[in-house]
Amino acid sequence: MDGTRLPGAAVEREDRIILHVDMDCFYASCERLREPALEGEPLVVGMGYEAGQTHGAVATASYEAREHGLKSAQAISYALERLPRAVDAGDDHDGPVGYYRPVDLDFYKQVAAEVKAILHEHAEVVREVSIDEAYLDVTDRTSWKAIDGGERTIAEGYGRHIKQQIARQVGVPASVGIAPNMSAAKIASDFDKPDGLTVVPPGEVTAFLEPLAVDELHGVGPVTARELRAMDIETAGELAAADPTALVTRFGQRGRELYARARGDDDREVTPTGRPKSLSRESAFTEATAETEAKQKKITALAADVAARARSREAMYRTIGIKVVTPPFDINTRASSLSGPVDEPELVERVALELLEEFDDTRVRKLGVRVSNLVFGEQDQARLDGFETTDLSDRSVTNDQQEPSTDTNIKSLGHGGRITDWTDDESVESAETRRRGQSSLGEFD
Ligand code: TTP
Ligand code: MG
Repeated sequence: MDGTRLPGAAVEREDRIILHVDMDCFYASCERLREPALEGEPLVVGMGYEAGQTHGAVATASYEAREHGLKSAQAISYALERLPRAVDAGDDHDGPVGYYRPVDLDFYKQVAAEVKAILHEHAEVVREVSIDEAYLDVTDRTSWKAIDGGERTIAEGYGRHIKQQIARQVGVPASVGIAPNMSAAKIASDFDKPDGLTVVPPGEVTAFLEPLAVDELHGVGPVTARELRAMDIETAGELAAADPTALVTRFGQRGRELYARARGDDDREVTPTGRPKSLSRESAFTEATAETEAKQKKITALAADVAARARSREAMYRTIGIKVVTPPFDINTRASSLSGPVDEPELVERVALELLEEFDDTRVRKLGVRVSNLVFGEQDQARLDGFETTDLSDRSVTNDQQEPSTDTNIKSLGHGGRITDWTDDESVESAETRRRGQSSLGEFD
């Protein structure tokens, strides 16, 4: 490296496609799975409603129960007042009644695992936020391209497809929001609950947020909302137009964040839950290109960026890989493994460029560089010392692709299809990878 280039400086960002899924009245929907007669009924899942019990709270209420003013975290005694238990209501009771069920977290976790498996099949990166909520980066699987005379985007079809897969395979309803960033996607999934699908294409984020009340913005609770109202700021649009200095004076650093969110600025990356298994960076070309020099330049910049991120996180890597996306959504990955973990930016660049040679004449839409098989912490520093005495040229570099019988490859293929996960798994290209990539192009109805 020449030492003058800023890592990542040459890596521009395309419009991402972030999908947020939040299951509808999740615990109640799970109860309906095993007790279909509860479908369409006011249903409360919670604790403390049995005779003789006095304390407890509502975990969730079905949308029918919400019409009677019930919601999560209310005292169960309040819920019983508004909506007496059907089993307790005498024949002379002519008001609305509700059905109550206890919380069975183990069962809900099983259902959630089935939902999450579907999500992982449909995205490169999935961030699971809670039992019933996740962010997906689906930039490589679909497109913002408009169809049907500009009325819809291909991404909308992809979102509908995911919802339908969950409904058909698991049997519970989900709401989905799709937007170019995480906070807008989250607001979008909440926008039309239950069974919602709200798509906010790039360029429409500010207009989408503008009329919303400030407390609908991520990170704005009742207290902040009250304080904002005291400043005459009621909507996200008013917050976006407010004086940022005044916001910082009032809320400190958070004020700057609130201002950015209201303007639809949020460049947080969707990172997988837990400690990363790999670090990667990718970048698209404005138009697909076969030009060797352009591709090499991008790979070099991406390699420097990824190596710098690994160093800043004190991570060493044993595997260096590239991702090559060819039009339309065909994902190819190649990786080489070293005999031990290293922290060597030049090696990341060299290996990535070598792996790229195979795609010399290929038209490429997007490129990525990844380091994986990460080792963190002090123990690794000791290992690094050991390596510093080793000549780089002595190190054996094996190409995963030429050794399809390595453990990682067997694991990936044995998974029954999850072989394209760029972030979590070692990936090898296969016919299935190609099919999966292409299947996300079409319309799903
Ligand atoms: P949420 O997604 O907040 O709520 P929900 O799925 O029931 O309803 P919505 O359609 O509005 O998304 O939370 C997911 C589950 O977490 C919920 O079903 C029950 C549980 N939960 C609690 O136990 N206590 C709480 O206070 C909240 C908010 C949720
Ligand atoms: Mg939910």
